Amino acid sequence: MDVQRAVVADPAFRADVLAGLAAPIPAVPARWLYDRRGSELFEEITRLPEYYPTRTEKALLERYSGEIAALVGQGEAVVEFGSGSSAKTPILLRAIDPSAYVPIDISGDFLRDSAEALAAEFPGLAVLPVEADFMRRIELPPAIAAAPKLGFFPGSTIGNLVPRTAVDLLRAMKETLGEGSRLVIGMDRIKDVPVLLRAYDDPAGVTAAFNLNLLHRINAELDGDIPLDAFRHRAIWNDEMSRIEMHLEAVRDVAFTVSGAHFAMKKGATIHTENSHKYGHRDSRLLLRAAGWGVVHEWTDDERWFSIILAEAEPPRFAP
Ligand code: AVI
Repeated sequence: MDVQRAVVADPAFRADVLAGLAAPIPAVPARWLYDRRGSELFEEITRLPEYYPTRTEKALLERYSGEIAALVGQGEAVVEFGSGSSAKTPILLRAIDPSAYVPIDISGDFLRDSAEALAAEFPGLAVLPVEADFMRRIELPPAIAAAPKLGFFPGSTIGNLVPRTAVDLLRAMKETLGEGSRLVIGMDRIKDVPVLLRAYDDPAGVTAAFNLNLLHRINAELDGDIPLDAFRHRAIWNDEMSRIEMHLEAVRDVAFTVSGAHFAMKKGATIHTENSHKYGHRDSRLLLRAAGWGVVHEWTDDERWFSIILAEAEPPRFAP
């Protein structure tokens, strides 16, 4: 038996790939980029000299976590949307001195591993992981019911969502945390296009490998026969939508099957695999306000490449 094909396929993955490849503009949701190999490659991307977001956001947190703490006060329950496996979480926790830390993630294994690592680094801190999809309102642990809450959503992950879905997520976060709570969110900014293109199409080819790994995953998990050499990684700046798009472009006419379904693509046709939205100064405010969050303060680096924003969940009010 072919060992690669023994992997049990996720029915949601199959449904998304079959529907996405058959769509008039072929596209596969970006979340499927992150199997084990994809997650390893993304970690590698964050260490590339061309990929500025991770190091810029970390440097901002190192420089301004004291100011953030002064604005939000101590003893908050910090609720992180994502498992907190990055080096950024300890920087915030050290400054805030929280009463509890609640990481929320859909992937239980990942969540438990990173929760254990953080608990070891902060002995005495109540670490209360919640396995859930944070796109919807979540019931937080009763132990933090009375504590003031500070949401944490670093990494500019919000940029991977189209604005309508980003607003849905920010609204769900507000419902989860409650009125009066605060949110520290990382958002990537609009900048010179060559800088953006280098970050998403690095000369070492790590981002290309990350993107092409999706085809490898489809072949392995969904009984596909996509010839990998028929596709190349493309990163393009879509100015109208203010986003970097990742595509897989057919370099020749190609036909293949996935789970028994037949597909054909002409040379130059693409499969759209990811969006990474970039925001201007006013854009980020508008996005947050659309979901009921008012901006308290924004910190940015000297080049204005990345922003960390502190926002507050506003009560609904009459508007003219
Ligand atoms: C996870 N996310 C914030 C990354 C980004 O920059 O949009 C994903 C990524 N894709 C290619 N490089 C990095």
